Amino acid sequence: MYNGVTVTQFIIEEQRRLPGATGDFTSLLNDIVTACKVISNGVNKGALIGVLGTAESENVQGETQKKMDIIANDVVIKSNEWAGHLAAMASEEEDDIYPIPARYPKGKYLLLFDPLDGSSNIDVNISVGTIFSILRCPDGVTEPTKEDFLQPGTEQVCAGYALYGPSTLLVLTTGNGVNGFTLDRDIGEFILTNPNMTVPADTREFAINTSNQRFWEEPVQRYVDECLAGKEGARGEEFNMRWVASMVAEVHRILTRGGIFMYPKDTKDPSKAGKLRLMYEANPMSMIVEQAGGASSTGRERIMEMKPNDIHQRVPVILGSKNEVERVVSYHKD
Ligand code: AHM
Ligand code: MG
Repeated sequence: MYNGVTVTQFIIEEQRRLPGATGDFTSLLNDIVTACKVISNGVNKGALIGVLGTAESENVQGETQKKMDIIANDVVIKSNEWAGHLAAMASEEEDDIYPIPARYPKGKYLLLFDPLDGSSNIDVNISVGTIFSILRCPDGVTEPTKEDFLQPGTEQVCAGYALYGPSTLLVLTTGNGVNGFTLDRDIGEFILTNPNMTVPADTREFAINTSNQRFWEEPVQRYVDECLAGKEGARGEEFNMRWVASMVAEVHRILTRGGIFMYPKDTKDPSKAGKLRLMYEANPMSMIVEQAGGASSTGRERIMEMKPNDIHQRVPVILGSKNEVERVVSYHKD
């Protein structure tokens, strides 16, 4: 019989090393973990409980919502609003920030999340995930506004994702490396299965939606052309390609065996700087990838150093194995 380290034990032991830790953060993470278990259960049961398919609504980004987008959003909010650890939340599925209702105590953290990333995949039974980022509420602020959320990614206290795939996984960083946990459904606990995850510096695997190729900028065109040219091209090596259309699954693959993921700037819709959202997709994934020894950039700047201007701001994303990301960045400089 195994007796593994649960995510709660892991977090408590990690927090004990920090002077002045009150246990607040551990409790907050526990509530997030509970939300991920509930979402995992819904995603897993799927058609049996009628949660697949499209809802009759759009989110603030003008995207049609899936039923499970709305359910997952409610689950994260309900699991996290009551305990007194948060001052407010922001979600991909909420137009504005979500203040903690007056009937509950308020806390010192801000939670940002994408409740169900890659949800276009839900109806075809391909992996989806939840992404989250935790910031500190600025000192003295008890009624946070949007502006209080607009902190660069370097200020994140914690970033993580849950991946609802063949197994349900939770991957976390609090700025001290990256650790992965697998949900054991029989006992209802996430157990440490992937300690100290690292992204190999080199890779021969890239991920990009090539249907957008004609809209990309020159540096990305050049990088992908060189990958596709294989042994006969400038790189002198064969490359492999993947595109799941679920960022959580792509980042998890990169944490497992290396690779580069790109959703770059394109000219498809000039009003958008990219597809992915800075505050609850790009920043948390960048923190995880950097903490695992990888790199993350827009092509022109480090994502985590960007000064955000909106909670739903979009950014170009190029992340993964360090040497490949640096190569794409160098092509932007050329
Ligand atoms: P979502 O948050 O609406 O699900 O969109 C984000 C997802 C990412 O997980 C994925 O990398 C990307 O959108 C896929 O986009 P596309 O369908 O253009 O390939
Ligand atoms: Mg998303």
